[in-house]
Amino acid sequence: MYKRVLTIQDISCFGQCSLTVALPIISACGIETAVLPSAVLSTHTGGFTGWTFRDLTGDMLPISEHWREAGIQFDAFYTGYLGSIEQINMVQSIMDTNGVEGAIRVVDPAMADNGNLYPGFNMEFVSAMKDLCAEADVLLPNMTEACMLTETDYRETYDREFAETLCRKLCGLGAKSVVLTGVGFRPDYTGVLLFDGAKFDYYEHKKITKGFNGTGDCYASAFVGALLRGRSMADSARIAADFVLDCIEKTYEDKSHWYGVKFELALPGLINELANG
Ligand code: PXL
Repeated sequence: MYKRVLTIQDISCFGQCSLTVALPIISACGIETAVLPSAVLSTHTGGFTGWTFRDLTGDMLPISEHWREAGIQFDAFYTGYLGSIEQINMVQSIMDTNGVEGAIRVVDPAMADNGNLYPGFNMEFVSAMKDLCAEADVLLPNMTEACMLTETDYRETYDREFAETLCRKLCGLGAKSVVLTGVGFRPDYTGVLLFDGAKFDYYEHKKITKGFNGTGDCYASAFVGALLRGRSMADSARIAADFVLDCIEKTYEDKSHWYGVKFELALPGLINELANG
């Protein structure tokens, strides 16, 4: 069946993150992708200074209301970077009113990385984000976000029990399943830890360098694309991890390309992977 997803996050006009990666990646997966931009920024906030920020909070409900009147409904929602607590609340109501019965909710609490909140966010925002996470069918945090959402001190090194406890606590917030990204238990390796509320699954792969902006968005987008193409959670988690690794491999030697990954070069591989199965 031809699936339709709505992704809600900002447009960072330059920088290869949020909507400028979600739209092409999910579309390449063969999924109809509608967008609800939460804000327009000249660049993302990771490494640039002086970016512009146009808040689109006031447009979000009228847009969703128009869709409702026009009978437009979504099979799935994928939320990413949101600019304010007010927007978090709006997204909750949009997911309640604009989806088909049982529409899948994928929530990436895009707000922090490497132990720190992104510029402009505070603990009040984190607290509001917990409410959105509670409604997720699939919650896609990185280690930093998982720690913040569960009020756990962030650590660079940890064991499997630490990561599993984070997943259990995230499901305790209400999320049905968790795909925890950037989970590494030994040097030079990282991976994804899955928890469906009952059992764990871990997919490990090599780690090239750390800290490319937008890789979380590439991951979530490929995951959503694969999931809506009917792949299992575990398969989608693996496909998305392999895709992001390929994106980084195709980027990291080019020192001038520090702001994001050249995901475009990895799209043929992703399309191919989805075609074979
Ligand atoms: O990739 C996450 C993201 C999305 N949107 C904006 C960002 C970031 C990360 O820095 O700054 C505006």
